[in-house]
Amino acid sequence: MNSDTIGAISTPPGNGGIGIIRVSGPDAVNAVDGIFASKRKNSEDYCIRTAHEVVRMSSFTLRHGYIFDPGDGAVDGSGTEGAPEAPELVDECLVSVMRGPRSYTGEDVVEINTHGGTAVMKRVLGILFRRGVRPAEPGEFTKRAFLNGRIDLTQAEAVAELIQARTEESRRAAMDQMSGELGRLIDSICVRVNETLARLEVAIDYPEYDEDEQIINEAIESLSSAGEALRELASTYEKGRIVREGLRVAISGRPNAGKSSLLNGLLGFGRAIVTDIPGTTRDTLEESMDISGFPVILTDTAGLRNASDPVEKLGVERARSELRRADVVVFLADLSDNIDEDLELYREISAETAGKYVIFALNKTDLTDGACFEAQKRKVSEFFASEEGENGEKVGKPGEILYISAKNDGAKVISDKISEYLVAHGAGSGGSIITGERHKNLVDRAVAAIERAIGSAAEKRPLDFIAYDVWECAQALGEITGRNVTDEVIDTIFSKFCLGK
Ligand SMILES: Nc1nc2c(ncn2[C@@H]2O[C@H](COP(=O)(O)OP(=O)(O)OP(=O)(O)O)[C@@H](O)[C@H]2O)c(=O)[nH]1
Ligand SMILES: [Mg+2]
Repeated sequence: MNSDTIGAISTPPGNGGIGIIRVSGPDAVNAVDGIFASKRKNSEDYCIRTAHEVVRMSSFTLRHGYIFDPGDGAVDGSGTEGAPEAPELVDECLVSVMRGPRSYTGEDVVEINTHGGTAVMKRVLGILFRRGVRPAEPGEFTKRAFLNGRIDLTQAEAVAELIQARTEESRRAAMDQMSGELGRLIDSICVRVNETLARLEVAIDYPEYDEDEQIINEAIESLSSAGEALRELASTYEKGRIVREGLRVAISGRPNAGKSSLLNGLLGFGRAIVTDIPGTTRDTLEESMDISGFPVILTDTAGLRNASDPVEKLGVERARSELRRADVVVFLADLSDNIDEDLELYREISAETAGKYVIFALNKTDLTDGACFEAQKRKVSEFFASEEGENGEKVGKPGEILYISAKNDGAKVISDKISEYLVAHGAGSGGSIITGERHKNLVDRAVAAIERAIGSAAEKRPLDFIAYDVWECAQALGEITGRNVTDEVIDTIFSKFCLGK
C-alpha cells in the first residue's frame, strides 16, 4: 500500500462545464476536508478549518459546497508560501468520497467536481499540493488499482485503450478486455499449465511413485490443449490490430483515375485537391474515418506513372510504399481512358498488392456509353481470365471488381465493400481477442515454450528438461495478467497513460 497521497486533474485540459480533480491515498479525505465547506461564508461559528464535513461523509456519497484556500493561519499549521492570509473562496463544487478498498484505486479516493476552467482547477490542485498531496504521474491511479489487486494488468491496459477508442468496435473490444475476459482466459490456461508443471515436479522429486511414461503422456495431452487455446487466441491479434490501429486502405491507380475524388467522397468533404490535370496529387494524404464502427485510415496517393518531375517522382515512391503498408488496396482505373494502361499498371504493382484484399474499381461509368462500356468490361474480364490461367497466377485476381462513378455514388459502393471486409475480418463478434502487441508477443512466447515442451516429451527427454519449458510458458502467461512482471514493464505500461487516469 502506498503511503503518499496523489492528485491530478482527471478531465482533459481546456475549458469545460465541469472539471474533476481526483485525489487518492491515505490522506485524500483529510486533504480535501481541510479546504471544503458546505457554507459559503466563514463566520465566527462556522469555519472551514473546523467544519470537517468530508471526513464525516459516508463512502459513495456526494456533497455540495465550496472550496477555500484555507490561508496561512490554518489551525493544522499547513499554511505555507503562496497561501492567502485569510480563507479565500475559490469555487463552488461537488465532492464525492469513495473509501478504500472498494474504490477505483483500492485506496481512499475523493473527487472534486469544480467548474471546468483551467484557472479554477489549477488553483484547487495547487492548494492540495501545498497540503501534502503529490502530483500524480500519468496512469498512476490505474497503476495503484493494479498494484492493490483491484484489476489485473490486461484490465489496466484496457483502460488506456478504452480512453483512446475512437469508434464503436474499438470501444467494445476495450470494454470486453476491461471486464476481465482476457485475463480470465489466460488465468484458466495458466492453471492448467501449472498443474502439469506441479505433476512433473512431483515426479522429478519422487521418481519412485509414478511411471515417467504415464506422466509424459498426461503432460503432452494437457499441454496440447493449452497450446491449441493459445494459438487460437494468437490468431485473433489481426482482428485486434484492426480495432486498435485501424484498417489501412490505400487508394491507388494512374493519374486522373479519380482517387482524390473518391477520398473526398468517402470522407464527405473536400480534403484533397481535385483537377483534371494528371498528377494533381503528389504527396500521400492520410485521413481517419469510421466505417461500420471500425477505425479506417484512408490514404490518397499520387497517380502511378513514370514521372520525370523530381517532386512527382518522390510522390510516386511514397505511393508505392503506402501500397506495401496497406491492408486493403482500392485500385482505381479510368473507364473513359485507355484501360489497357490501367491493367498493365495493375500487373506492375502485383508484388506490392500480393496477399492484400484488392478492390479493383473501374471509375467514371457516367462517361462511358453502352458499347464502349461493354468493350472495356470485356477487356477487364479477359485480362483477369488470361492472367489467371496457363502458367499459374501471374497477377492476383482482385477480391472485387466494381464499376463505379466517383461523381455519383461510387464512394458509397466502396465504403460498403470495405464494411463487408471489416465485418468478415475485424473483431466484434465477442470472445476474447488480443489487441496489444505486448500480449501477442507473450502468447507467442508461451506457445513456443509449449511446443518445445511437447517436443521434448515426445522424444522422452528427462522430466526436468520438459518442466523447464512448461515453467517458461507459465511465466509468459503470468506476465500478460501481471502476476509476475517486472517493475520496468509496469512502469512502461503506465507511462503511456494520460494524466489523471
Ligand atoms: N465524370 C466523372 N469525372 C470524374 C469522376 N471521378 C473523377 N472525375 C474527374 O476526373 C478528374 C481527376 O480526378 P481526381 O480525383 O483529381 O483524380 P486523381 O486520381 O486523384 O488524379 P491525380 O491526383 O492526378 O493522380 C477530375 O476532373 C474529376 O472531377 C467520375 O466518376 N466521373
Ligand atoms: Mg489526386
